[in-house]
Amino acid sequence: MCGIVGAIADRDVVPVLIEGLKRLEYRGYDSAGIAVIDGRDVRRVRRTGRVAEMEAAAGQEGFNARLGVGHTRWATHGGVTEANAHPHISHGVALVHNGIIENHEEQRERLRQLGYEFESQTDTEVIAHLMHHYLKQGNDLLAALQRTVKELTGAYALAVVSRAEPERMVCARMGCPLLIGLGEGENFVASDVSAIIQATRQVIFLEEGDTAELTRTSVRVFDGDDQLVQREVHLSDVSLASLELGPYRHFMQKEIHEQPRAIADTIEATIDGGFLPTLFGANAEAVLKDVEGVQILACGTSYYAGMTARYWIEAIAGLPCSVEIASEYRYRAAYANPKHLIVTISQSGETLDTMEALKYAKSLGHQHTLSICNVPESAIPRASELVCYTRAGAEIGVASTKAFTTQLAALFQLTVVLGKLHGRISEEEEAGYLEELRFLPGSVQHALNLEPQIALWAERFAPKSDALFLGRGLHYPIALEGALKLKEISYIHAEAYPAGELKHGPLALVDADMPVVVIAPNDKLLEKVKSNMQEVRARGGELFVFTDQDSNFSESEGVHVIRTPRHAGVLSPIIHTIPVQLLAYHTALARGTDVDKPRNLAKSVTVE
Ligand code: HGA
Repeated sequence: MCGIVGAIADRDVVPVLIEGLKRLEYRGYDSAGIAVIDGRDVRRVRRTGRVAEMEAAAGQEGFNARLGVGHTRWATHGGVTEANAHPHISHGVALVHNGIIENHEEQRERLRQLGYEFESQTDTEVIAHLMHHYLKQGNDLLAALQRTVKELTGAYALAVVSRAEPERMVCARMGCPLLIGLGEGENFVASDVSAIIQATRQVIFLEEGDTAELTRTSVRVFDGDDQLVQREVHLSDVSLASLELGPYRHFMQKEIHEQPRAIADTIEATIDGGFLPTLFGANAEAVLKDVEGVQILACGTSYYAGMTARYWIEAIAGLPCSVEIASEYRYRAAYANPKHLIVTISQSGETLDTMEALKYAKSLGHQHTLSICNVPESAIPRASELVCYTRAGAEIGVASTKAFTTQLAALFQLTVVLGKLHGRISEEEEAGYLEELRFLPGSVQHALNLEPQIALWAERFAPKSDALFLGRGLHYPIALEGALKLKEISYIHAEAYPAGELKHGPLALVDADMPVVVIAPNDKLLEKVKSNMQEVRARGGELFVFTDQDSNFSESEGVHVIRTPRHAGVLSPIIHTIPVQLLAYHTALARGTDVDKPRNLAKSVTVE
């Protein structure tokens, strides 16, 4: 969501802050700002809109400083205005914040009584005044931060500078990611390694409750009890190329086209060594053998990956599986069966609702947890017993693409491993699944070759205001994902239904103006789907059908057909994801929306 970057160096940090914010912009992008300590002064520039606008303003002001913090905002409290943009300042203390302070109203009242005046509607401003309040009582910057965070409930990643202490920066983390970058005679803080990768690859991931102090030449980290602690230094393997657009127009397009490679990397160990439990951790065999069912918790696109996995896990591994939206699960009195494995799915590994659902599941007595994430060392995998990292590489486009298909690849591997350990799969079946997996990257590549045909369809979708997506069985979650992609980036209202549900309500919406996308591969439900399509045609609805080479569909009046490669068996949902991604992408292009930064959304959802 929001992005934080901070730097203390012997050189001008303004270009570092600006470049970092540009890389973070995908996380949140309604306004941006920097504050720097320039001599004995704190100077700030903030703008609504994009980082580039703020950069131009900073250029005009002639900022040049050795210490500063920057922020890209995705508003939660208070509208998108310059006054609400970060950094917030109280009497020379400037700070940036990710997260939500839940007790901000109470703190605001208390601070008002202490004489503080508020300039913004944000929850963040209370932190700036609290910092000043504790500094005024004689605490230094670090002690003031440690006092301040004890007053806060909610989630935060914070970076703070003060004109009174121009030789250091302090930061804190609770519930939102924050890391420290270690340079030569310079140090950095960032909410995401991409913000500082141009300066250093050596990073320390802060843990929950940590505070830290950075000077140019030293870093000290303290735990939640303010005790000095040593945190491991990691070498980040994020590549600069993965953060650049290269020959593509948008990150989403780039990431769609990266899928053959991303999937190949995610299944590499299985292709080489077979379906081995060690893919999920050293002691995975003992854990997975013992579980009697699976409970999947996730949000958004990851939830649809979980829905697909439910079909696989019940059919192939023969284990009961339920899937629930994390933000629902975490607030209900859920029935816990400790013999069930909790599986959380999150691209960033920081999704707040998923993290909280995981904590809640543990509090209910679940001991066995497994996470599927794309970002190493992120919070959710660190809180899980078993982990499978997808190897999609950095995903920058807000609309998830390669993260989804690699999650599916990981979940399929989990399914077969569970099936093997529970004696539900013969050697012959296992060999068959391996063969299907082997073909997968190539089939995805073939599906990508359909792009020109799909772009033509997109021209017809662009003027529409609504669309329906239908699928059955394993392809119902893909219909959901297709509808989500279309609404996220083209802003066309789209809904998905299991095709059999049509007659129970949504058929009332169908007329000649309503495009209906059908995911109809040649599986055992094909004839049923065809009947559902007749129901649409009979009401004048126009059908856009994605099917595979093996089905005997033909084009006719009001029925358009695009064929993916040969039927991919149980992995067919992964193949059929590609055309719905491309349809959304090209429809958005035709409508001229901001594909990588759709309105109101942000990547890596670290707020409730
Ligand atoms: N609550 C703060 C920060 C929002 C945030 O972290 N978004 O991801 C605000 O609204 O400014």
